[in-house]
Amino acid sequence: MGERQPFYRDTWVEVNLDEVEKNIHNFQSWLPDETQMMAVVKANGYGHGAEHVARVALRLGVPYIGVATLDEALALRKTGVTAPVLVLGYIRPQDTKLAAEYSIALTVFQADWLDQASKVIEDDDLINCHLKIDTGMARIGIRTEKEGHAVVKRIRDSKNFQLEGVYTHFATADELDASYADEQKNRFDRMLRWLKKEHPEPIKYIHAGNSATALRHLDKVYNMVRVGISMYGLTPADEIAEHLPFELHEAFSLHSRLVHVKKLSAGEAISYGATYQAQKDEWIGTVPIGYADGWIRENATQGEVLVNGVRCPIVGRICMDQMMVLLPHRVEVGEKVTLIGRQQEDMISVAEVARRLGTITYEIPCMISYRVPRAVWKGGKMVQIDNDVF
Ligand code: PMH
Repeated sequence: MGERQPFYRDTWVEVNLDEVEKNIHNFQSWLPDETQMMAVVKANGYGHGAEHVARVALRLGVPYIGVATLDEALALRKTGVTAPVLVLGYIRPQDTKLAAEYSIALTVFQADWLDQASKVIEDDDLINCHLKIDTGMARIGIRTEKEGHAVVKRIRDSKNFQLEGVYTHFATADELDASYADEQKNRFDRMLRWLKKEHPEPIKYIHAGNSATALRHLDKVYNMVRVGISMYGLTPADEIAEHLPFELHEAFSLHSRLVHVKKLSAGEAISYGATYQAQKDEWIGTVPIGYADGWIRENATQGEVLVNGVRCPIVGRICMDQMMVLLPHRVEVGEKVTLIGRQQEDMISVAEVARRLGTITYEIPCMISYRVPRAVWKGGKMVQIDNDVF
């Protein structure tokens, strides 16, 4: 950290690591003593910056980092993160040598994959494997003891693979009705009993769930839980927002500035398609953000931004790089516009934007593109700017 890349546009994301820190602290106090967190920073930390979030988590004693792909794991290594990193998805068997070289732990669930991976690794490579058990998500993982036997036998017979973890993933932990998750837990427990016979040596990490599991199902967390969305201060689903054990602190906000302000007369139209016409004399501000920034056109439907703490509707179609808002009165060029986050007494939360777009909180920070620079805040000050454009 400490690098400040410049940016020359009036639109930026702020990532507040102090909020991430509060959330991790709260999880650590909430979880049973024997349950540790894995910090899930896939998709570049859900759009917040994987390295920054991983470093906060590691500083607070989180022992493991989770990512989706080998590329994401290698990106963390490139920034100097030496802590254990698990790839939660599939990697190609031919890339296992690279994973071994960089001490990346892998998710395993196919016997054929282990046969192929064995061919590309060298004698002294040792790969930490986490066996994935599919208990009802039907995404990846072994589903039967027979499949499991073929995988575990290969791990036990090889001196290059060791079983460091076993895990599953709940499909409905973010719903109020726990019955499907209970069923998945029963299947997982059955498979753990089978695994004890198949692999009597102790397995260091047993992990089963996500943020919603950590927040709502302490009966299902074993000795590790993989926390993503709520580490960033976002609720996994509206349905459980009122049923969380502690307050979540949003780390992500999105801002811009008015670059042009003018008065339109009744009947004058705005933007592509001329779909919005001024009803009377109206003050219109131009905001330099558009769908190429991930601020998709659907945001114009019932969408609002904050200017001087006042909600202003988005009017007309959102363009690739710009959009217009209806101001309550004349406002100076350069005034701050908050699209996500707080201004004075009001706040547009990620959940509000997600509801507007008919989607989940996860998609919002992930969809704001890297054309938008990220200003990273820590200890109450801006410490770094990440700009991937140049
Ligand atoms: N573990 C696995 C295997 C995951 O896929 C995810 C998130 C997490 C943990 C963290 O979940 P959380 O962010 O709800 O805490 N995976 C996804 C996904 O594939 N789509 O949305 C979230």
